[in-house]
Amino acid sequence: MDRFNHPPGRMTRRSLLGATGVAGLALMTARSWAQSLYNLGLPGKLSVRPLTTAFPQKGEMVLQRTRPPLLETPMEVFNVGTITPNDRFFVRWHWAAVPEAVDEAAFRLKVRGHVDKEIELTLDQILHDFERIEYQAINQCSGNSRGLFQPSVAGGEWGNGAMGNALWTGIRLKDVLDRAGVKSGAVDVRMGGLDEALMPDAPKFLKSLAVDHARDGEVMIAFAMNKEQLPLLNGFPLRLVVPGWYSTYWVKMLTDIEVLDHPDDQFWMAKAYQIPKTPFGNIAPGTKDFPKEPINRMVPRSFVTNLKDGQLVKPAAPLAISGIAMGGDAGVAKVELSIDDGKSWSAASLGADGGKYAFRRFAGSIATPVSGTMTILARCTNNNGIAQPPAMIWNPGGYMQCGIERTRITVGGGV
Ligand SMILES: Nc1nc2c(c(=O)[nH]1)N[C@H]1C(S)=C(S)[C@@H](COP(=O)(O)O)O[C@H]1N2
Ligand SMILES: [Mo]
Repeated sequence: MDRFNHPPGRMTRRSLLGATGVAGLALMTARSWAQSLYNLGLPGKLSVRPLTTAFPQKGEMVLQRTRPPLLETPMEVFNVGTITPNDRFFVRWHWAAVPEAVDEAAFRLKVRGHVDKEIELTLDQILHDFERIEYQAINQCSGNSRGLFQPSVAGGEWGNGAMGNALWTGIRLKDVLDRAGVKSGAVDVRMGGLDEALMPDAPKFLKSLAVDHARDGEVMIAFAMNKEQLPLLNGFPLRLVVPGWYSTYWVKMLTDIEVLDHPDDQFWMAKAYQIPKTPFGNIAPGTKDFPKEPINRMVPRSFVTNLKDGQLVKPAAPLAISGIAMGGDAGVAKVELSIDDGKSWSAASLGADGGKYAFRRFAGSIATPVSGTMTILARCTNNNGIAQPPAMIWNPGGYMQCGIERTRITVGGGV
């Protein structure tokens, strides 16, 4: 499987079998999954989920749903570093018909539609015929933190763990489009994967990017994640990486690219994943009629990761606070901490810069009182000058949560 990381060379028969073997593990029939429980801290609702290790190529994950798999990353993982390990990286599929294995030799990436010539690329060609690019980028579900929406909204009730940062390696979508030759008049580029809807009338999962975005030279067809081939559940063998954009566009098991001479008006672009056309997609709960647009660029967020909400800490002592921040579609400019509900802020120090689309660590310290409780706020501002909004946002889809997080601590004796 290392060929996904190796300099160009020949594929070997052995690596084919090796990769397919891993992918072929019983995927959807995982039964004995409930081991211990994890509390996501969702307000006013069932907040506990089983932890599972039953999914192939995955370590301990929070089980949101078995089929199709929805696996959440436990928050502790984000306290370890800025790269999310592949075996702890969250998983989300819309439809249950996800292949349990991919035949690498038979696999083709097709480019068709409004192009000079339709092409079909083998994995070998993808791995060897194009210039490689590599960068860190955060993959975050549009519905990350939906379980924290108040009032609650319909949809998967994620805590904050439907996100992860990886080092992605692949080729430019632009270069692949150029090989087919995009005709003038192209409008959207639509991507499809190997997964299928179960019901014949259910819409296959397809997402589109505007042609200029698709050809910006940054959007990547990735074949490696943290220097290894993609885990099957994260889209083996190829996935789209759209840095700075929500992961609904990051089509997994990418096999079909269709250049359209008209705007993509199918379900997943025109009906699903719509946000209010307001700052941070925020509207007052209950608002019915509002202008909408497809979800797009990410916005800044930050999370204290070294303390749990409700944690007991030492009285009258310095308390270290650290966590991770993301800038969204621009780098992290600063992270600030507040212990007076946002009346005053002090700058945290920032860790190594992994690029504008990556997680960045922050650290600071406060003095705890002699007794009582304290609420710690963290606020990220990105290089476009956009800061997290002061309160949790709301919209009916449960998308784009980015409000300032609050971590309550209790100062206790005997700690
Ligand atoms: N083929 C395919 N790609 C897909 C999806 C899907 O259902 N099918 N879901 C999207 C959504 S909504 C998310 S959040 C991300 C999840 O990526 P991950 O499972 O690698 O974390 O995949 C995206 N790409
Ligand atoms: Mo998502």
